[in-house]
Amino acid sequence: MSIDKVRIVGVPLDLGANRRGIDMGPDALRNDGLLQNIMELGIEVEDMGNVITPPRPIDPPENIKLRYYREVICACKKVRDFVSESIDDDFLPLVIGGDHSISMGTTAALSKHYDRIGMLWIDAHGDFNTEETTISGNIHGMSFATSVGRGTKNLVGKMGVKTKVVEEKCVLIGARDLDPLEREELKKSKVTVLTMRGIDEVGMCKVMKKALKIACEDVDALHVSFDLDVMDPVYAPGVGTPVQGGITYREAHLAMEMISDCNKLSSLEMVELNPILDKYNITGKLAIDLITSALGKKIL
Ligand code: NNH
Ligand code: MN
Ligand code: MN
Ligand code: MN
Repeated sequence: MSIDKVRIVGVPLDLGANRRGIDMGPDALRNDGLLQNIMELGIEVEDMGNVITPPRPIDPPENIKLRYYREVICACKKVRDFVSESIDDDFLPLVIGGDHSISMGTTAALSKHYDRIGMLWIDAHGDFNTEETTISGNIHGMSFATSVGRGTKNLVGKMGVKTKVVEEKCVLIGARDLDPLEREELKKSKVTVLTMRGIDEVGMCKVMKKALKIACEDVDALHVSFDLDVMDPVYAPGVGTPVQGGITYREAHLAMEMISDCNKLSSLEMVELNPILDKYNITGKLAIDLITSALGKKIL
């Protein structure tokens, strides 16, 4: 199953992260040559443009445990519809963020089309908080949990689709910054967590082999959600929330190349690029390299 058609959906949303700058991510990726780079692989690429995201409200958030709830849900519903249409039209959806809350829309769309979805969540964070466990109230820290059906009705089921993302077919890769209660929830869950320590100990190749075995076997779709803050800030300074001690340029590439080799990729998200902090556009260019690797670019 080689990828021949890709449709880009941009989501200029930062309200799920409550930090300015990430809303400019999609256009930065386009300026850095995202489309051309995908076309050079011989892939047909369509750019749907950006979904319209609601403006930042003037009033302070009503619920500080779900900041900008209404606006985030509104944006995610649009993502859901764009992604769903892309799958209907036989395009692989490439969702570019924007903050990581947008995954709630993507996984809802996938759940309309597939029955058993495996997922790789590549992130310094767990994004496994719920309204009950969150410290920040930022919804981008809850999108993994929501995508596997965990949390309150305020988020779970809000996209109008029952999730088909199978918890035991999910792997969190590169984690190194978990909130206390989030950590406990992750431990109790069926998600496989492959932390930075695991990558240090056995290397990215072994970690990815294990991750892909879990997420690719006995599923009918693989979703990859790549949060750029999984990278070490040396390689990716332009992210919303940089965390020391992340993966290297080569490790990230290898991960994406191995994802491509597994021939199961059904959708890809690249999120949390912050162009304001991205000196010399190195994070944007890295993101494009990673996307093209996942879509099949080979050195030889
Ligand atoms: N765990 C924190 C929270 O829930 C941080 C989440 N930030 C992210 N996630 N960038 O990927 O607010
Ligand atoms: Mn359909
Ligand atoms: Mn994230
Ligand atoms: Mn993160």
